[in-house]
Amino acid sequence: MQDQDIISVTTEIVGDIALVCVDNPPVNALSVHVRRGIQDAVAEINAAQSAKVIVLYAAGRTFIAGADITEFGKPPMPPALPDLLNEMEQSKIPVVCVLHGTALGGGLEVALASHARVGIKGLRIGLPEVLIGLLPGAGGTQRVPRLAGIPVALDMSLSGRQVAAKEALGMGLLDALEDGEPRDVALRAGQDALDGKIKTRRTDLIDTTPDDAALEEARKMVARKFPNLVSPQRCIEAIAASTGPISEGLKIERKAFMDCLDTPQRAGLIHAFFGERAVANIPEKKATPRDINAVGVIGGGTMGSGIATSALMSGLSVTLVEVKEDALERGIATITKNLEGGVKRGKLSADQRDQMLAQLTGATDLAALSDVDLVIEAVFEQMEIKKEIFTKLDAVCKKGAILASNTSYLDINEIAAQTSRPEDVIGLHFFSPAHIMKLLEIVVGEKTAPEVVASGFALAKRLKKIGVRAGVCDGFIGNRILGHYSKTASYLVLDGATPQQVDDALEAFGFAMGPHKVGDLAGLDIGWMTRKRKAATRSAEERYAGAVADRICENGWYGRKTGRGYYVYDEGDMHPNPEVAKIIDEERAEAGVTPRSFTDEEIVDRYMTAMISEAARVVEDGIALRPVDVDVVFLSGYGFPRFRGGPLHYADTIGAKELVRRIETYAKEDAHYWQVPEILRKMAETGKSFDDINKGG
Ligand code: 3H9
Repeated sequence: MQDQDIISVTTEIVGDIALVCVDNPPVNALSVHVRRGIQDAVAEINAAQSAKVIVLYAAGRTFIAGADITEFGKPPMPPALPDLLNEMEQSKIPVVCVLHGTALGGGLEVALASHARVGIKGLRIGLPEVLIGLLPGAGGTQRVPRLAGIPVALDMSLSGRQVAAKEALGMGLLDALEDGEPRDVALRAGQDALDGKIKTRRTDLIDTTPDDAALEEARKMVARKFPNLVSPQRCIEAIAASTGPISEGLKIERKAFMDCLDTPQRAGLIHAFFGERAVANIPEKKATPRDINAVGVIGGGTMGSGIATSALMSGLSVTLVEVKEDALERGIATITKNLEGGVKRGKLSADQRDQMLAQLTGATDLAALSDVDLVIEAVFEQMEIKKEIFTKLDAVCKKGAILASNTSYLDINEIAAQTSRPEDVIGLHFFSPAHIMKLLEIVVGEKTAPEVVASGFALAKRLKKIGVRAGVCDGFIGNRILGHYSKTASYLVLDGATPQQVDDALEAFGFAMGPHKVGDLAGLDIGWMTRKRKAATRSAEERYAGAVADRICENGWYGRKTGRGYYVYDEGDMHPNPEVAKIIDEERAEAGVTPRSFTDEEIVDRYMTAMISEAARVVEDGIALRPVDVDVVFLSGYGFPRFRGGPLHYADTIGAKELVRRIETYAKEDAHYWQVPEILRKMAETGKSFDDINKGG
């Protein structure tokens, strides 16, 4: 059957009321058959005069969640949503819309073009198009200003936030708020419209109140906050046009929407949207997760406390274990502070915080973990300490308990081998601050049982995080790739760029912070310790990347926490550290390097090519299940610019052939560092993309 022949809209006549129901699971997206179905229903009811009011509602868990995103980039299939909604607005028989669940994007636009809107309690409405590189393209930028004013239109469409039903009622975007099942509410709403209790009117006949000050403020905010994004600017342009005739405003909106549809940003953001869902597709997805209610966290440092906070915030009970009483107290104080932060940010009420704290117990003995369902060990990154802990856990924990390590790079198989139950052992790699960062790498050992993997994914969901499956290797997906490409930033500096130039170029590319600023923020001593630890295993052929950073650390400059690193931090002011320039000169002289200049483009090309090379190897080695898993790791854990879709989506925009050419060119300077991954060479030969691999090719 062709898409357009699917029947997803039905009409039921009850007295003078025509109930038109949209049923297109899972989220009632406005696929071509839904658009046709609504168009036909409204036209037929008008032609036959079979009712005095039409009530449009939806079946299932939500009203319409928007346009069908999977149709973007495909040839257009009529009717286009804007045309359908203009027609519907002209309907002689008034249309009342009944909304439940989430009415988003095109879904909300259907409601705005109706003649009255009734929300069902629990409803949230929003215009999230900007989050996928678009703007409301079916009248949202014209009809929200007419119903609720320009400031509301700017706020909703530039933030993409979901507005609760009560707020929407206050804004004038809903006419009434009811309780009940969608069909029952639809029948009542139809009767209320017939009785005049709900007033019906055409939105296009309302005038927008001009507000130049709000528009100007929004332009400034967008220039400051989203300098790289196209769609927010175009969205303001369309909203500004809402004070003129609606036919003109709709034309401006349509042009802006179509232009945005064509941008790589839209493709990148939609890749990110689907990617975040695709990573849940794992070989173990049919396994039944184990029940997890009580969690033990070992280690009360920043990481352990963050993990404990995250678990408490999801309604789990937590036992925090530290070796000494004072360390335990510090851990509990950090958790309390984290939760307090949630209250300050309006994420939690004081009552909720208290309930969560009541679920927290402290202990200084691992025996306290005898009854928990899951233990997450978050102590120092030393294999010997971890082995000792897992031996004890094996003795103490109940049968069926999941034993997890939060290690960022150590071998999970080696840790698991310490126990008599390696099938229960898994890596759960959180990112700091663990109660805020979205990423959870779920590291699967050779013997990890499928239901333990499934439990890791169920836990990620419960913690409102994105779980990504990773195989065992030094650094798993994210830190392994980071360990490779971060050297490029150092090589660029050794060869002639300044740290600031490297940072500026990568920030202009879209990273929130360049790598030297990130180093200063995280603490340069962390990398220093790692370099010392790995010194013995470094290959003689490897060009040493840490010379400058080592010298900075030898001065006791560890970045922000000491007031100095690559930059000097002085009461809110930040400027390059002049001493670092001297160190760089000395290191270049020592290595016999004649500095040369790099353009910003060269900096970005080298940095991204290094990242893509190692990311490709991670896919080749099966450490990541698919290229999209690498993308999601970088988007949710490493501040990769979302509008670029992730390193391997970005790689597809360059093409494997060009990437191979670049690596071979760079290899003339350093053949050890720049090696073409086999997978990339094959892709260059066959014309295959990473997206083809995502699709199973
Ligand atoms: C738009 O409307 C443009 C218009 O202004 C103009 C047009 C001319 N299309 O998230 P979930 C899939 S732009 C197709 O796991 P939840 C999703 O991939 C659109 N598919 O559920 C998943 O598939 P799978 C503006 C969609 O309960 C399944 O549905 N609207 C769409 O956690 C379940 O999704 C948006 O941007 C879609 N629009 O959250 C809203 N939406 O099961 C985007 C979802 O195969 N959607 N799917 O993995 C959302 O924010 C969330 O999905 C929602 C439900 C809150 C609705």
